[in-house]
Amino acid sequence: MRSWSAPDIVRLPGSGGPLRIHDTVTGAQRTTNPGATARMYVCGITPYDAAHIGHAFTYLTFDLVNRVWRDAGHAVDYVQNTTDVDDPLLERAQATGEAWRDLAAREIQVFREDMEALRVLPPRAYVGVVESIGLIADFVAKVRESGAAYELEGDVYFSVEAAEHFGEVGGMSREEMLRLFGERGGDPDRPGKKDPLDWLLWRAERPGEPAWESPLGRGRPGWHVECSAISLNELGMGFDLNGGGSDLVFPHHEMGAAEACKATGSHPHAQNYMHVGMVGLDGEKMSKSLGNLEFVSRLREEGADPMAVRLAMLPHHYRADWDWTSQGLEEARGRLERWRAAAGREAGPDAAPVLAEVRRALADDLDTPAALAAVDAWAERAEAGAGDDPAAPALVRDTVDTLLGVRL
Ligand code: 5CA
Ligand code: ZN
Repeated sequence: MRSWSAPDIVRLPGSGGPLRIHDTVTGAQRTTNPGATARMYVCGITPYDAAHIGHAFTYLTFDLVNRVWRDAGHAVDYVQNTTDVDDPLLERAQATGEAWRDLAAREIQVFREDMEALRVLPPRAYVGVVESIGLIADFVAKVRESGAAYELEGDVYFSVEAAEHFGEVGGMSREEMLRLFGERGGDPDRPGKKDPLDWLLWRAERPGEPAWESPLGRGRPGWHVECSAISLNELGMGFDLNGGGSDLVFPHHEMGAAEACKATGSHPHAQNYMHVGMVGLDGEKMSKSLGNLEFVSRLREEGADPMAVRLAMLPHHYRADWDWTSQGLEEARGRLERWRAAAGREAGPDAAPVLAEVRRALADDLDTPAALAAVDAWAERAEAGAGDDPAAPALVRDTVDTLLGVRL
């Protein structure tokens, strides 16, 4: 489906170094080592509601990866899905009486506008499930041919005992996996499964639910197969980075990797896995049932400068859980004003060290607090009247724009 439009990117003088990240699989820092083109897949929204700040924080994080890789001289082939048919979407549509396709189309459009406002670089391919049913069904058929699937009352399940590398993404105990599977959309208690952790690949048609013809019978895909099938179709096996929020480590990325390995007979699904901390609101995890959500679109409607919204997320390291607060947004407004004033001056202190420090900080597992500190220090000196380099304000503007995505 249609992606969104790209913000202008200014090429900076010189180039940045290789990106080091915390890899979920090894639990250690690793230097990413993409070829000329870095291949990245990030799990997109389920469009039954507008994107909240937690979603935005996840896409901001991978936007920084995208920017750092580009600055290091790589092209980036970025793919994102959107779960435009799944249980939560159908349930919401049922509850409000809206057609599920209309609900999805509307929220996806709001999401595109949010991403454009936040200056998030668009994926090369933005792929919906509905438009991918054929390739997902073919993918499930491949998993079945590998011998890793079985049928239960017309549904198709993945048999966890067939997966050689199962558990490697999250490194969790079976007990923890069972708990999370139950909490996050799984069905550990369904009678008739060979193992409680076996998961649904293809759901046979149920009355009142959408369904499509396929070699597996009429039905619709389970959740995890959409991302393994779409990522393989767009990027191939062994792509450079698979990402999403930390709530996707298990079961989503674990089960997706197992499927991809079985369907292709190769390993690993992705070279690196990166997961983003959960954002809450005023002390509670943002959740639809609690109703404590802050939406990007609502902030925009209220007239918040999207660059202040972006800047309110950047002081938080991507792996930390944190809370969105209105005070954080106020602080970001102040910082944006200070940066704009300093970068609007006719001259300032030499900015080459600022560029070097922002590059160094971001390449070091996206150390955004250190990157902001470097710009803060320059802005403070400029506002105090230090330095007389007429090229400095423009270089700071370009650095902040290209690497942090904040237009001053
Ligand atoms: N459609 C699936 C992925 S295939 C899904 O998880 N959709 S979602 O709308 O629930 O979340 C979209 C993305 O935002 C996912 O990468 C998810 O991990 C991330 N995310 C969800 N909630 C938060 C949160 N509170 N903080 C940070 N990231 C979040
Ligand atoms: Zn996904």
